[in-house]
Amino acid sequence: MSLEVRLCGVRLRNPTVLAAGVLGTSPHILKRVYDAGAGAVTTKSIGPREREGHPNPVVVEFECGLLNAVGLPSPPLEESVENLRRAVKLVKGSVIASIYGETAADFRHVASLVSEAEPAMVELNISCPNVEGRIPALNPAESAKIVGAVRDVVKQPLIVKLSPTDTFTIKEVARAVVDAGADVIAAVNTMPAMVIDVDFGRPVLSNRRGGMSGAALRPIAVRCVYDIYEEVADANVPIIGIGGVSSGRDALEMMMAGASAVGVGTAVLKGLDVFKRILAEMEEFLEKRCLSLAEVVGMAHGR
Ligand code: RRO
Repeated sequence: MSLEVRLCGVRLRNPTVLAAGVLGTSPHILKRVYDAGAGAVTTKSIGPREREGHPNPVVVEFECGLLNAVGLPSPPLEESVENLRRAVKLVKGSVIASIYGETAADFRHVASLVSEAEPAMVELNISCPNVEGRIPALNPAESAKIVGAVRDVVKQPLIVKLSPTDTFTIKEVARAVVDAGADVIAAVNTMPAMVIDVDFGRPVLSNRRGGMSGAALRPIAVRCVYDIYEEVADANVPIIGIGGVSSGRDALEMMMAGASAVGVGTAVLKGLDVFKRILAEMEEFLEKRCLSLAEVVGMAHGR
């Protein structure tokens, strides 16, 4: 059975996508993840200037997920772009370049260099919870400004990654970025959260706050994808659903909410076999019910 999907003309051999930030730090690791079965792989977000990231501890596990505050570590931009070029050559499938910046001008600068390295798509990370200032994705006007700033320098389909945190509703942010030129929406980034070590009476992460991912994020992400689908399905904007997916049923749930492809992040840290397992489970489910993948997308919206 074919599990191939197309996102704005870009062919993915299957709908699973390595989510940004997880193992996306080197060309060889991206290749390993693709060879393990992912339909596409996303880089760790590429920033405008060298940045150390936060001191340890940057990750903490809890009962139903993970919190991270890695803090957007970045090599110098030229080095990141060179790594991206090498990844595009090495990986025999789609590489998505994730980028971030502090200002719209930063985003434009990074986007123009990254686009020249010929990734299959470019993803704007406007939703990292571990930034010093405000998260742009929490505001439709700020989000649209960034999309508008990069639109004419990005040749590839443009993905915009949104936040699960609602200040405005996620529908308003989705509408704003689509009107500003986004081709695809990725939903969602991690959820701002905190874990406190009760023995020490202090937050575990050096940054105190972090982004929550894993199983606890899944129902939130499913709701976000469902809402975004209601808002943008008519405009034919595909959604990459991301948040706590670790099985075929999780992936199908995300697609039934309206996702055309499904990001896998935290689950990858338990082993790269997750992609093949998800795909086998999806295939078994679809075959049993004589359904195609396309029929599943948005299914939960039926009455
Ligand atoms: O580097 C990070 O701390 C980070 C980023 Br850029 C992001 O987009 N999401 C996240 O949970 N962590």
